[in-house]
Formats: sequence, C-alpha cells, structure tokens
Amino acid sequence: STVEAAKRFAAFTAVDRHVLQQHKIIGIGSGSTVPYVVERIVAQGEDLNRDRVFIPTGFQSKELIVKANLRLGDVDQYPTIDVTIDGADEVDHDLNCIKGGGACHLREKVLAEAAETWVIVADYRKNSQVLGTTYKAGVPIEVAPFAYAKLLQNLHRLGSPGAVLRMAQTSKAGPIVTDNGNFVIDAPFDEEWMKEPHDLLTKIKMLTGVVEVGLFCGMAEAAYFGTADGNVTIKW
Ligand code: DER
Repeated sequence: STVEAAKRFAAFTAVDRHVLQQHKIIGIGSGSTVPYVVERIVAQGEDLNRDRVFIPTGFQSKELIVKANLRLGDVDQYPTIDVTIDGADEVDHDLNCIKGGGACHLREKVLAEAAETWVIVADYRKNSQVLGTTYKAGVPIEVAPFAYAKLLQNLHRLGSPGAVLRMAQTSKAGPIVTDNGNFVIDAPFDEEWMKEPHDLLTKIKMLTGVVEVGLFCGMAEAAYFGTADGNVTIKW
C-alpha cells in the first residue's frame, strides 16, 4: 500500500542519513514504521553491526532487535545513545510530536532524551501543522493504575472532558497495560491547548499519578515523512 511504501521510504532515508559507520549505540523505537528502520540497518551489513548494540523502547522493539539477530543492550548499560530512530502519531510544524498510540511512550521518551540525535520516521498521515488535527484520540498519558480515576477527574477539570481510560479492544478484557505495568489515559484537548504543546505537557506532567505524557516537545533533530507519491518530506 502507499502508506507502507511511505513508511519504508521514510525509514530507509533516515537510516541512510543518520545511522553512520561511527554510530555504535543505536536506539530502536516502537510501532509499525520502525521494522523498516531495522531492515535498513541490517542491510548495512554484519561488519558494521557486529560492533553495535541496539537499545529497545519496549517489548515489541526488543523482539525486532532479537529477531534481526542484532546485539541487544539496555538503556541502563548505555545511558548515552548515539542515535535513536522512532515513529510518531503526529508531528507539528515545530517538530513537537504526539506519541503513545502504541502505549510505549515512557521508554521511548527515555531513549529520545538519552540520544545525541533523535529522528522521527513516519508516513504522510502524521505530517501536520497543529497537533490534534489528524491524531484525534487525545494525548496518551501513562498513569499509575491506582491513580487513574482521580486523574480522569483532574484531566476533565484541566480541559479534557473527553479523557478516557484506554481499554483493550480485543483479546483482553479490561484496560491496556503497558510494558511497565501501568494504564494509559487518552486525553483530547482543543486546538488552543494543542498550539502550546510544551505548556500542556508541563500541566499534565504535574498531575499526581502521571508517569509520562505522550507529548515530545523540542526533542527531534528531524522528521522524515514518506509521501503518497513515493517521495520523502523532511522537517528539521
Ligand atoms: O506509540 C508510538 O509513539 C509509536 O511510535 C507509534 O505510534 C508510531 O506509529 P506507527 O505505527 O505509525 O509508526
């Protein structure tokens, strides 16, 4: 499909430009675009990859690394990472992102912060001006399970009357549980709020029981978007 081809081209372009010979510690994000990142890194050859270690951003990311026979490392062994490549749910004109559609944003943000260079790869659907325009499910917020009911009340009061606990739709009764054993609340905010994502991030982060917020502000070096006509758009 054009979306898959767009993801693949974005991932290949970003790897070719940002995963260079001298890079030894490489962070691998989560979602459906990063498998193409791993594919392109594997294609760089065993000689290069033998001296590298790959840091996952969750269970799915770890499986990708292991299945590709790449060397697995952990962020506590390698607190500084040369480059991390990850997906996003939406990216605004300033490279601020909504992340957490896959409920992996706590470890993703740890690796984004630990990376000298953090690069986003996505298809054209994620390329936006103001957050919330295309990704309408709300800001993903990882929360401590015993605090979720209080947090829903506080988020409703803060400005998200539509905030809800993320329920598993299929194959599990009850709420989604993250790799860290936490719940996720999806909190939609109106455009006024989403025009100031850093301010919104701070306000949400301060609420008791919040573990991490799926707003990544001022962290990305560049964003690569595969386009529907087989090209790539780059924001930096
Ligand atoms: O949850 C996330 O932030 C993931 O990176 C994910 O949402 C990225 O989306 P993708 O599956 O379209 O790459």
